[in-house]
Amino acid sequence: PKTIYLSEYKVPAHLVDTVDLRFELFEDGARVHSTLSVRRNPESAEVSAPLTLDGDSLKLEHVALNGEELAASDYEETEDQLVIAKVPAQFELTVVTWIEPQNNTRLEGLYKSSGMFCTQCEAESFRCITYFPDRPDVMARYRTRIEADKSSCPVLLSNGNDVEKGDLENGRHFVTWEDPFPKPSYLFALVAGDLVEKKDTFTTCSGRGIDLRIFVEPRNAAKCEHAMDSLKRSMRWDEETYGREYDLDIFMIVAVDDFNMGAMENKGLNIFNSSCVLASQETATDLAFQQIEAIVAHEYFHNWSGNRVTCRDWFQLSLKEGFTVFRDATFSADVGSPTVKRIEDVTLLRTAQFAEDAGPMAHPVRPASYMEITNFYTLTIYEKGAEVVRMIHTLLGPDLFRKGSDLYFERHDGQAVTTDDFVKAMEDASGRNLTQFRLWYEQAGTPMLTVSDDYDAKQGIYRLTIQQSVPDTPGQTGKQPQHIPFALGLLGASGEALPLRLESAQGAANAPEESVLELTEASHTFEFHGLAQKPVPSLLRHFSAPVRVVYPWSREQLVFLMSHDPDGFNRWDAGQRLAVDVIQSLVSSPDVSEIEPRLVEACRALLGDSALDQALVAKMLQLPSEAYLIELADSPDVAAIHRAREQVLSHLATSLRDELVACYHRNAGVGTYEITPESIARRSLRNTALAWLLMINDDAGRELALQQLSDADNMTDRMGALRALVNSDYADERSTALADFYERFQDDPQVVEQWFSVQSSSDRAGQLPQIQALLQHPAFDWKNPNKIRSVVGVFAGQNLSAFHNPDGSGYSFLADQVCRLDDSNPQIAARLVTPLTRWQKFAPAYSSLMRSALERIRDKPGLSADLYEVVHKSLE
Ligand code: HT7
Ligand code: ZN
Repeated sequence: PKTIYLSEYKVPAHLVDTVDLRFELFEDGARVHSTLSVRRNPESAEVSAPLTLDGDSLKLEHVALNGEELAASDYEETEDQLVIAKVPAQFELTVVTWIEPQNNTRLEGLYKSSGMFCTQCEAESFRCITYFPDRPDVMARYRTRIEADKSSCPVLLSNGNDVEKGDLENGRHFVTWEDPFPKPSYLFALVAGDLVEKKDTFTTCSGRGIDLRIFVEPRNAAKCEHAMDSLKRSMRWDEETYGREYDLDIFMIVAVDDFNMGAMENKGLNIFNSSCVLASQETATDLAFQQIEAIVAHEYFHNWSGNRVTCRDWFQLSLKEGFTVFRDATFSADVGSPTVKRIEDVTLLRTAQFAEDAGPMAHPVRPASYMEITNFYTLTIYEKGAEVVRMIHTLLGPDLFRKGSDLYFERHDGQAVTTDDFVKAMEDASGRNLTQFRLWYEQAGTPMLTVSDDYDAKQGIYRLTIQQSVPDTPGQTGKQPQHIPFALGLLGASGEALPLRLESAQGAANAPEESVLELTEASHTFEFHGLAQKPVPSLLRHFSAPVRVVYPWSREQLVFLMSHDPDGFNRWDAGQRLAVDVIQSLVSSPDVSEIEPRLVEACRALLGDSALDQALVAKMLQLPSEAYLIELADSPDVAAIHRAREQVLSHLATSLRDELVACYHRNAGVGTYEITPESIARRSLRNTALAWLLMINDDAGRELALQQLSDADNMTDRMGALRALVNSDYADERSTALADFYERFQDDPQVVEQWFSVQSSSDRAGQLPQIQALLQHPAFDWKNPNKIRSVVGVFAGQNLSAFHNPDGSGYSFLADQVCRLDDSNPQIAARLVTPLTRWQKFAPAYSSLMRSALERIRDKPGLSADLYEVVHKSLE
């Protein structure tokens, strides 16, 4: 495979103004007639460039220029291009291709899922449908006519508004759609199938009525309400928060079972993975409800951040993804609990994105090169990209940030632009200089902040020194200091917030209790005056920058911050740091007899604290995950980490047994099921208490779990009880519960996915022979990415002690599945291999086996470009 470089970007030699498509859909394939109005790009230096169109797996049937059929000698058809050497300055090109959606297992371009035709064109799969300059800076207006059998495909959808429909011969019919907004080809979409629709309407801020539709298979008709409510909330929020109004007359969502990612923001016709849109109280957990709301919002927000203003090239992917994740995170914070949302986002970032940024595939938020763009839909592009936008928000403040986003949308509406254009709009609107800040887009790696302090009692001065360094990453060394917003507070001995009198603003009457320090140098020292005692620092509040902080916290300070920090995020973080410290010391000295009593007491206090936000309490009672502990360690010994974490957990559960039972009963379900932050917190607390009780094989806990399983009126409680049993040593109860659960929900694919996951993630129920058995289960399907993720992905990503079995069997298993999948769905294969690519991090006993598994994949005949890039980069 070829490497593509940002530095080689050239404007397109030809532009396309309109695209006229006609799809003839049949059981054994589809014929695509495409007519493009093409003109030379006046901005291109290549005045006599041939017309070059991208194509992949197409059978070319016909090419005509201005109505004249071209002879084979007039064009060249290569494996991935159609090149017409001589073309006039402006012309109409017609191309007819034949494709086979029914045999498309890669799920890129036009394919079939449960009998329905659907598309996925981002990033570069429009070329699997027809020949086209398949790059986002070619924006055109599309008109799409779909023809299909009326009984198997009564519903025919594409982007825009429907303008014509009618019947054809042989029981066929057609619908024509017209999208008035110029768009890149990756936003094209088509759906044809036997679907039912949930209807609603939305009146925009300017009084326009918009039809809202969610199309699903008939069996899912009752699972659309939550997504529809989420959509309406998102539409209102984007008007109120960003001044963005919806622009077409109709907004459609379609649910499909086979989908490589979560969802896709095609103009006016979002296509969703069923698991990211369908929900009912009985079948979806609270977490799923929250994720659906966030994903519906995310895709909707793309209508402005991505569709109206799109990316110039794929190096700019974070322009739309980072900004849109920031927008959806703010939305979720506004409609739910802001602290909990921040905790969840930071957990993902610190556990998985930091690991990516320290691994062989580390890349900047704006990468400089890639081989296969689908490998770059990463946590760095999405999550770190969102953190970068968040830091701009922190530096500018909400009003100037809004001014900046208004300017960005106004200046670039209808254009394909760069991350630099985004930053420029923020600079122009605010008057701030973000030159150094741009390094966040260019330099990979997680900056490390080393903080030290001292207190001068005589002068009442507290000095804080912060040193930053950005680690080397593949292809990047000797990095420059970055511009980092560092939010800080200082606490006095009884937990009071102290005024921050920086030397420069000494004597200020109303000194703030929180400040955002701006770090720009390798080392800064800040002096805070007028302090009668040594304060406890509350560092990097709200996680104001995606960095690692090293500071010699004492356990006493952490316990203090856990109960006094006014910043909820830092309270939680102090608890995590304390638990990490306790677990890490057990890893290094396993025979330590006493487990930190202050951790036990802090958890006891939390279990009894009904005044504190219960959602925060629920989060604070979750121990750091094994994945996070592994991420923090050098040469982690996975088995030792697993053992130490379990030891702490069972010590906590044993010491707090009565409090857990009380907490369980206090939070027992009352009244009707609601998706509110309060009731979600209650269910979460109750299920945490249950999990802890079963962890120590407590018989009362066992009874509670069995009772909860039989009484549950919602999936959160049912799954909470099932998970607790599956992770316990009650083997009989576990197998009965699993069998009953399957029996009840076997016809619902989304629930069966959860059933697979609960087993694959469990160190009790998910040892390798059981995982192998799940792959043989009749409900498992190698063509369905969700099923593959819920067994293979969950095993390798969440069942870490089994995956890292010292005999190497977990690695070998993953290598087998990745090789098998590479032939049918290389995109998913390349994602699944990720855990093996981190081999260099692990202790030698693990890393050599991981490397061998990777080498075996590397040597597979016919390795895809997707897998080639990931495997070769990680073995370099
Ligand atoms: N923008 C969408 C990305 C996406 C995608 C990319 C590659 C291959 C398949 C895909 N399905 C969806 C999703 C989003 O971020 O909103
Ligand atoms: Zn997105």
